[in-house]
Amino acid sequence: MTLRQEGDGDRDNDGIPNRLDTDSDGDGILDQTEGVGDPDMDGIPNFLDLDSDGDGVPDVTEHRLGTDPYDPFHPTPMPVAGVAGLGVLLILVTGAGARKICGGKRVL
Ligand SMILES: [Ca+2]
Ligand SMILES: [Ca+2]
Ligand SMILES: [Ca+2]
Ligand SMILES: [Ca+2]
Repeated sequence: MTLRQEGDGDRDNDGIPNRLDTDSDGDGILDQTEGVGDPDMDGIPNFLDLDSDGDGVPDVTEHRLGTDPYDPFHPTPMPVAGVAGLGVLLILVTGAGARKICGGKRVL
């Protein structure tokens, strides 16, 4: 990536122009790692794009979840799956004697 490509803009408004900023979009992932690709073809290169693959999940979240933030064909499991999983867990817990878990109080 060249300085010319990074330009004088300040995407994250931290007072450091993109060409001097090691993390131009301020998402915690270095410009060098993000690169200038544009997998979601929105005209914003990855190092300035907070959601590089355009799947609705921010790069930093994908980074944390271990999915590929630059691959639109590698969708991130949405929190809905986690909520559904929690629901199943609650059903299992309540079905297996919630009274014990709640210290003997009647909850059902
Ligand atoms: Ca900046
Ligand atoms: Ca970044
Ligand atoms: Ca983009
Ligand atoms: Ca994404």
